[in-house]
Amino acid sequence: VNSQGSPPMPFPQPVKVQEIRYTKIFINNEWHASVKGKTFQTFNPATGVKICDVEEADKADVDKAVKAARAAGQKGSPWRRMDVSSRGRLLHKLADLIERDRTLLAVGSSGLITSESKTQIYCHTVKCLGCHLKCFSFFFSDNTFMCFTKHEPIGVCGAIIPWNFPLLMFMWKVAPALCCGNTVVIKPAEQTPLTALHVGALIKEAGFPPGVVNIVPGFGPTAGGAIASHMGVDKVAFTGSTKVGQFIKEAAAKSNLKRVTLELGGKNPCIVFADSNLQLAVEETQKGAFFNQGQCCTAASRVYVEEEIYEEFVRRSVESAKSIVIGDPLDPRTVHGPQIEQKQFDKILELIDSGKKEGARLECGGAAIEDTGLYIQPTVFSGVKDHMRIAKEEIFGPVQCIFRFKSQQEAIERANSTEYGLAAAVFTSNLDRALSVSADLETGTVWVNCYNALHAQAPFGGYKMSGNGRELGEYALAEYSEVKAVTIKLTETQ
Ligand code: TXE
Repeated sequence: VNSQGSPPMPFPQPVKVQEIRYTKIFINNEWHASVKGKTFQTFNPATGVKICDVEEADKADVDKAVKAARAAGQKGSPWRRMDVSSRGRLLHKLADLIERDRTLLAVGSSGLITSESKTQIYCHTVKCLGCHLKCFSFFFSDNTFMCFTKHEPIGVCGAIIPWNFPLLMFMWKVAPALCCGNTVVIKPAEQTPLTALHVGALIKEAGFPPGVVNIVPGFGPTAGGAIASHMGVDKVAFTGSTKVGQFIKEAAAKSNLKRVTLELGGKNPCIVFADSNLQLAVEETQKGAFFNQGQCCTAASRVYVEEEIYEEFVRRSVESAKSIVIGDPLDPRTVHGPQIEQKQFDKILELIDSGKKEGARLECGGAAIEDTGLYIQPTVFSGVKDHMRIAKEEIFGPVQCIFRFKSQQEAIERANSTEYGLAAAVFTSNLDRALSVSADLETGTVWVNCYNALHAQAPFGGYKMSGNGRELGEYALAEYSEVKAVTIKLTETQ
């Protein structure tokens, strides 16, 4: 894999036993103990065994990190004086180092991602670092004025990320921030601090000046809250639950009105028409539902199937779900691993239970796999009705809900009847229909005859309560820069 996007190499075996080298707070390219002397534990979700203790950042550590980031981003600093192509070279160097260490990072990535997804994720992460180098500006002139725009860094960008894709989420925030010349204070999720800290070591090795990226492992209400309400942070980017997204926006408003981008939950509909390639639709919707054990904001959690093909679609989906290989996430044959933690595991089982009680038909799965920690069987419900909790709430687990529809209009209305608006998919062989349904869906992404087809160049984000702003590609650059219009009065007119 390289940052220019050449085809993926087969993913080698992850390194199962490795020494954990980076467990401290990363500020100014140095490793710090927490100011209060606190640590927290991190666990392997596949076994429940503790991996190590990590220094716990709190408000005082965030203050130190913000101070370092402000100093590194000051006018005249090495980072601010560095020209765009030199910044680009550093980003490419970092991409190379991530590629070099991908077998180590695969384990640090919470141990729950399977071999196929790893390959996709590393390609995508590396491309994120490669695709962001584009300058853009506007120029206008008439007889009296000349006007141009200049894109400047916003300043210190805070980032708060979740545990489901620890490396990818890190790069979705950090790559565009650095590309635009900002400095960063990032808090990884408390469940998955080790990936981010390893990348901290790579950032130093790549040659980024001290203070450009600072990493503060810790908990949400403390370290995360300190970033969101910090007067020295100029922007905050958040991925996580809608509820916490609301806190972040409130904290930003009540402090310094820092810029806010939010990537929140989803309840993503797929509409499968009778004229679609049925096998393709079964495979893609199911991959969408079960990818990363359903722990994706884009999880294909509502599948609306036209009534003529409904029974056959359910039959094939159940057959496919039953054939999923469950096992150790570090075994390359494994497709389905454990959920991340007890809290999520309990939430998923509770929602599965509500589906059974509310009268959805449990086709397969529906329970934990006994005596194996946090594993839940791939679960398929048919006969799901829109009022049921499994139809409305983000499950964030391996649960596919299949609904029946009669008309296109009805399917669109039902697909849109949610507070969320992140992603959707349409399966049909009729291009006109695909385009008109895409136009009617209230989501930031629509996939046609595919699912989870994310590209580093294409914008990603949500309508409605799935978030604000867009990540990736050129659209992300706009979220990480201030634009200044410079207007010059012309004294000599032509
Ligand atoms: O999310 P949280 P959790 C959804 C999914 C999941 C549910 C809860 O439905 O079941 O959210 O998961 C930090 N101020 N998603 O509890 O709490 C926290 O430390 C500042 C969807 O893991 O939102 C972590 O770094 N920060 C989602 C990050 O927010 C706070 C991915 C996410 O944690 C904070 C994850 C606070 N008060 C969960 N409280 C997606 N969009 O992909 C927590 N955090």
